[in-house]
Amino acid sequence: MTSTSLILADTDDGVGVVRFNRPKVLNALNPQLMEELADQLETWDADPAINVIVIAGNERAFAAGADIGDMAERSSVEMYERDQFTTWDRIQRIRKPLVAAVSGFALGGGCELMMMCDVIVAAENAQIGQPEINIGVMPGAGGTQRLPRAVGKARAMDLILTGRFLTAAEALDAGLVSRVVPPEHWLDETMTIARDMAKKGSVALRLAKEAVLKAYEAPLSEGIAFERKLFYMLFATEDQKEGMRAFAEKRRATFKGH
Ligand code: CO8
Repeated sequence: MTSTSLILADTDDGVGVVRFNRPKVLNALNPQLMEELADQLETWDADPAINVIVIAGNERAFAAGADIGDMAERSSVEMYERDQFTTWDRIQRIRKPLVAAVSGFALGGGCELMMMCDVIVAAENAQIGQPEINIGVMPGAGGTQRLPRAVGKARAMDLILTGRFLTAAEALDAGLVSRVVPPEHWLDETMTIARDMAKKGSVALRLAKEAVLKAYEAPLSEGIAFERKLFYMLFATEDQKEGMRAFAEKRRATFKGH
């Protein structure tokens, strides 16, 4: 495992795993950590040996939000000039599937980062919310837009205006997370899912992600037309031939990523 100070990065069987490493502040997300995260994700996005990326914290916290100490005394203009959201935009552009492994707190910016991931695995002890209202602000990294899309307006308003946390079970019920796993196995279970996903065709994985994300941006007819083009495009890959032949031959497909 190599340490680049605020994150830990490792690879395992086609999966890149990045873990936040600020345990004393519950993995509060400061600009340096976000920069290191974006750099690492872009490196793996360009690495043909990596098919899927897991983003994790530790048992106690995925991330308890943006670093409040870092922001507390800043002026509006300072916040504007810093333009911290460019790193968030870089993460949004990652094409490979991002899997969030969430144990403990995923709050504020932590919840917003979690929602930028494609598959979200939550431990039973997860506590998820947008508590910015309690510190005199509001979500600023996509929470007011992604949360209502994930859980609907009523629940999003409730969470954002009261600052209350959801349990993992409530988050699953609301459609905010993909799966809930026992707390003692939160990372193992996520890795099993990620390794299995990493064995699929890499082009199909990326195009499927792109098509699903299009559903948030485009009207239905445009999204369907986009999906269709990507579907046709996959017939230009060897992986499509291999996948369909393997099915006919009743064997497991071996995908090459092209
Ligand atoms: N930033 C900085 N430090 C933090 C943060 C944070 N977000 N969260 C926790 N810490 C620190 C605490 O200050 C404490 O440090 P110390 O030991 O030095 O006092 C340590 O982590 C442990 O925390 P607690 O003692 O408070 O632990 P508890 O178990 O009692 O409580 C909680 C855990 C409930 C998670 C509590 O720490 C808490 O409420 N944290 C803040 C949650 C929050 O408000 N998050 C939103 C932050 S704002 C935000 O995310 C905006 C995002 C949009 C912009 C992004 C880019 C600019």
